[in-house]
Amino acid sequence: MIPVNPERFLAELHELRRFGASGIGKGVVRPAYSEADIAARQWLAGRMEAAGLRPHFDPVGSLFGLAEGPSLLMGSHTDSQPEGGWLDGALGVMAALEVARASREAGGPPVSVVSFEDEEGRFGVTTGSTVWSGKLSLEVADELTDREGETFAEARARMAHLAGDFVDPKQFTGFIEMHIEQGPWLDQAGEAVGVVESIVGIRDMRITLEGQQNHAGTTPMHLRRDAFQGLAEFNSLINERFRNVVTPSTVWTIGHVSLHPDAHSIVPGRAVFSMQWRDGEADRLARMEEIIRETAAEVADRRGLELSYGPMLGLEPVAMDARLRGALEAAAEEVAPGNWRSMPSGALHDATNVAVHMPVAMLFVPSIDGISHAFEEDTDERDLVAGLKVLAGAVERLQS
Ligand code: HGY
Ligand code: MN
Ligand code: MN
Repeated sequence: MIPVNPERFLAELHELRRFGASGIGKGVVRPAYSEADIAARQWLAGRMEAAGLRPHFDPVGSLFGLAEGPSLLMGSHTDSQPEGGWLDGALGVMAALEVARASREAGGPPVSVVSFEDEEGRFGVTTGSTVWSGKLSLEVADELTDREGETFAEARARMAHLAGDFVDPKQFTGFIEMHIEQGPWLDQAGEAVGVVESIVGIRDMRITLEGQQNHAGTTPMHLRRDAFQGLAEFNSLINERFRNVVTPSTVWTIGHVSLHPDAHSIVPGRAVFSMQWRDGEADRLARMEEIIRETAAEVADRRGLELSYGPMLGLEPVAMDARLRGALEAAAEEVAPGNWRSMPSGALHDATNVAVHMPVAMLFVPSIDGISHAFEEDTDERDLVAGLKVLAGAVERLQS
């Protein structure tokens, strides 16, 4: 097996969480293009160089550590959610770097490493790898905005001095991403490893309802055009109407709501909210979209509200490559005999986009109490090391 160095891997993983440390548990605040994100990427570029890889930033800030000639690509992302865990994305990048370095030290197969930018979708949905996949042009991406209204173009300009061309995907033979599960199943079962079968599809958009801002004391209820009441009715209606369309693994979330002018004594004139839904079947995502649009129009009409939509972003469900999965399964059986499972991914990952260019596969390690996208996110270090060894074992098997 490629002689990975667990102490070195863990030490670097803890070093990475210094960038944007939240001071709460091991949590981080390292959104794409923030000072902490850019500093972390420059630190990572140095670690890649020290590991014998050629660091290269692409035009959107995704950072590659390139091996000579054809190589297996491994990695994930190092940007975080507005309140992020220390392992989401970071684990996959640092595990990839350790395997790439150990393989090179042992004269093993060449491995390149990547940290995609804006996987967490401050601007889009897995934005950096979506642009690299060609599914989203740089011109269109540049017009995307974050919650505060900053454009992708303005944000990525902060890394312009580091940026080179897009990396040619043809130099890579495949992509393997190690990630925390971010859900409860491995932790509940006490299993060490998950080998991913498929990644769900997603749809994500912003919806705006415009009514009439007015006095909260003098405006009778039946005369109001209250944007929040429209949102509230929309939400309860879709929950009802989804019932005969969804399965227990379908999810939908209104995670961001902004009311204008957001004051106790003013009837809100405007509600802007995110509408995101995920499922393993593309046609179920389409059916849910119909219900969302029909219901929004019906509520807007009944309440005299103006309805408008932002751009809808989406990724299709993706099956993992059988050969790469086979190597991960064999390595998992060697490292954690009988203590691993095959499973779907309810979270989105860059692997979905990389699949446009090459075969992909993913490996999960448990999340304690299934918590992620929160400062409390954590994984037992023995599980982190077991995952690292499975990754190394898979690389060895793919070489033969
Ligand atoms: O939302 C996701 O699934 C990913 O963690 N960004
Ligand atoms: Mn992630
Ligand atoms: Mn995430």
